[in-house]
Amino acid sequence: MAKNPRYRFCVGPWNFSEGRDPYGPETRPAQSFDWKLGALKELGFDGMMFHDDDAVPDIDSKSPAQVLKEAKELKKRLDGEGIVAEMVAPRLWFHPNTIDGAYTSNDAKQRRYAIDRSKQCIDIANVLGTDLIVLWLAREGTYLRESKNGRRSTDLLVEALDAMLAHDKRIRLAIEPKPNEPMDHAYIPTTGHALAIAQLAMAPARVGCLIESAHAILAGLDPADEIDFAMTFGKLWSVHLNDQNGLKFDQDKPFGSANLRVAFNQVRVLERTGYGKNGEFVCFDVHPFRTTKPEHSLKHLSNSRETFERLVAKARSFPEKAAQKLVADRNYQDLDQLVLNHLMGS
Ligand code: XLS
Ligand code: MG
Repeated sequence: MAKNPRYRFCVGPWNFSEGRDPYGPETRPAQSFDWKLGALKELGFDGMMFHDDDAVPDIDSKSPAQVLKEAKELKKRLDGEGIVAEMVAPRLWFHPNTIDGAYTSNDAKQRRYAIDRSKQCIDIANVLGTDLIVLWLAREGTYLRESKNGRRSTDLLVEALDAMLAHDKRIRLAIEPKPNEPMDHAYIPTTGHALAIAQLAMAPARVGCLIESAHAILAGLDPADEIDFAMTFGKLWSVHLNDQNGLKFDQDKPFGSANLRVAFNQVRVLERTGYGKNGEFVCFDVHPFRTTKPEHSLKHLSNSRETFERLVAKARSFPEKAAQKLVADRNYQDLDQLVLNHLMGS
């Protein structure tokens, strides 16, 4: 496949997963971080995305000085491999202090922990040379709405955003919306919610979003529309392309695996809106199937990228003139078939 100079590609250490699911243990041996970094380079990816505790394991057990020391060591390794750190995301869904949410916990001490950990995440990002912090608000939600007050939760989220924006005047915050899981209902479930709450922050221009295909689908929305909407505001700073087969647990399927046309439309919009021209990465937040053998455990990454690049070619060779003629004639039946025929290769 011709390398597309327009796009830089990225995955996270968690995308080299071992197959554990809520109903069964790992099916593949765990690999070291160095193995994953080598595999990512081998696959021709340009960047790696990190949770804070991917960058500095056991982060809560370490002093701030030790955390920065290990972040510096990681930066040296990344530089040695020519791999860019795309973003750092605080993992605010494991620690007992995030049991009832992080920024929106009903416990002030837990909210304090979440904000302090987020500030440390910004310090790690600075060391790794990225100005992008991704906030997937995993536990900012409820199992029952009566346990929290939506208005107060919104205020608490703005307070957390402002604390991070004040901590570092350059950092950008990309909210990664998701409507549920692990929560019954999450706050900030869609791109619209993310861009709306950005306007309440002290520096709205530094609060944008990251769109994940599966998360938009779980909200019953079309990922391509979400991308178009965010690009209208100039606030789409990363994408997690993957796929999702209906409303169930977050599947993180390989890109295009469930719905090729939905994948095609995402690529067509990324192309049309110029995503990537300012260095934004295309990340594949995908996992191998639990049945995948160790010797095939990188295929979901190379397959997702192959699908992406083939869909870029399909977007660029799309018969636009013929399509516009059918649109002008409001002949959407034939437009539908024209798209399908194009994707099927006739
Ligand atoms: C989980 C999210 C997660 C974020 C990074 O559903 O997609 O992978 O992207 O914390
Ligand atoms: Mg994601």
